[in-house]
Amino acid sequence: MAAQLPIPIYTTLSDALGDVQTASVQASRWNDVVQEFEKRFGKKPAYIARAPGRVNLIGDHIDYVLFGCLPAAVEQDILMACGPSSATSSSPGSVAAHNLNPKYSPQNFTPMLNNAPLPSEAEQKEAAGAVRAESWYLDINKRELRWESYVKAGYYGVLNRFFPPESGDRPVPIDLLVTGSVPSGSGLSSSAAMVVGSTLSFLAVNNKLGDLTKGQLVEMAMENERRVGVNSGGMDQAASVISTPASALYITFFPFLNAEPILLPVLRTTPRAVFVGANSLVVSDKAVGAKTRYNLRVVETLVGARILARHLGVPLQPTERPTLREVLGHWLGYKEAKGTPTELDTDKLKTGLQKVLPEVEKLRPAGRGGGEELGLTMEEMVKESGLDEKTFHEVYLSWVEVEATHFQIYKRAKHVFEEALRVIEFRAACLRASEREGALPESVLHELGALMDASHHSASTLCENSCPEVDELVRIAKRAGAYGSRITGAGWGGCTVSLVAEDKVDEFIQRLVAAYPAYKGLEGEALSQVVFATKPSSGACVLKLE
Ligand code: NG1
Ligand code: MG
Repeated sequence: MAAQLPIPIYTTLSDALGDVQTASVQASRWNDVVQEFEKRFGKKPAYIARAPGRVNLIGDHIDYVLFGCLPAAVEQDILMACGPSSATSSSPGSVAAHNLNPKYSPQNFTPMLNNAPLPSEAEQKEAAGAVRAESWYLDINKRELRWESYVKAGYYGVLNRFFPPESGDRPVPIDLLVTGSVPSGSGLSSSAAMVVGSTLSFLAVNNKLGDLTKGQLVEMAMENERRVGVNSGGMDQAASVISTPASALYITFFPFLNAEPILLPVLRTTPRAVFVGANSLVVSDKAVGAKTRYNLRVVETLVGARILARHLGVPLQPTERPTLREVLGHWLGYKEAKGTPTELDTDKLKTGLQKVLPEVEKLRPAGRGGGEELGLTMEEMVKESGLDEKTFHEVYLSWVEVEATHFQIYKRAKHVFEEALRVIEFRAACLRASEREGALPESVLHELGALMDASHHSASTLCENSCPEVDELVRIAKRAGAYGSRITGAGWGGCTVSLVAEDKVDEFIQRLVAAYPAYKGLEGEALSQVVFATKPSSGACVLKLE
């Protein structure tokens, strides 16, 4: 069980680099960050934490609904060099966080125990939206995306889990230097890499790595990342932590977190193929747009689950807030409960999804001129839920900020179930290929590609998390010969992922450059930053320096 393994702690750079293909480039980054750390803080770092970004091959906007998805870690990663601070006057747990990228200015911050004097009203206003419930407090600005917020988010969980105030145990002051090769706001999940990297750094320097399993780190990192203001699922953190080389990871979240490495057949086909990431260069600012985009999807799918439950005759308490995945399980009479280790057979889930899809048609907004395009107004949605207005607000809106005039219950639910089905089919195609001997036919690539294309179509029309530029990039990729191409990650910009024959990658990239306006004139290093073949690589680790 991949999730039950301990976090790898290496003592040599070559072990930490492992299989990484571009080892020479990678090795120089590790050395640079050590040297620069020494320059800035006057001593060698004690550890380097590495956390990779990820590309999701298929299955977006379904992890928070608790359906499985299929990402793979990429080589691009975040490195955090860290060590106990040598500054003499540092208070417990204070942090000096620097970033090699001069765009991100150095930040100093100190966590406060909640019985310490509260910040002034002005300071609280400044830190609008800060989390302030547990023993330790750090002001995380949710209104504005700031690089150090991810460092703080990783720290939060470590503080509140490992430093209970009554223990008298206090965190050590820390120096930290970050360098990253995962482009931010691009769908490769630099955010999860940052949070995993910082969670690991604070654990390591405080000697709390112990025998933490990968699954436990994923759970901490998920919780930590939510503090930045996005109610995300756990795909990114799981991919960043648990991935293994040459495989994608089939990650399921219900009834418990499970991760199964799925060997990708693309290097055994004739022709061989690779997954190529292409950044649309439309940056999606998730923290700012969350209430009309990501968090709105979370709420729409949750309300959809309640409305569907009513149609299916699944009884729910007024205060329950199950996901579509849970309602499906209940309807089909699966014996599964959170925390009970009953793994649901994927074939059974597939049949269940096929069975529920016609039922989803009952969610179509009825009898209005605009048809399903219009969605439901708040009033209509409350009515459909069967709850009174007050309860509805408490259960579905009190914990999250969303903003919409119409809620797309039908489209979102249809996207979720169909996308969940496509993930299962993609996984099955990979497993079938693994069972065959010898070279595999090109039809395997066509099969995977068709699922990716259908996934993108659904993102564009049902989940509505694409944008004109990304749609254009996907069309260009198809014309340039991709077997399949789709938006990856949260969307509203960011990256696409395309399946391309290995010997045609250069030609493919040149065709994107020629046709995608934002790539005009790009070449060399600048071009390889935005379009790159991805190599499924290994998950997070810690390098312990002498
Ligand atoms: P991105 O924004 O690509 O890192 C987000 C969520 C995922 C998942 C995808 C959509 C975060 C940290 N991650 O990924 O959990 O829901 O969108 O599939 O918000
Ligand atoms: Mg992210």
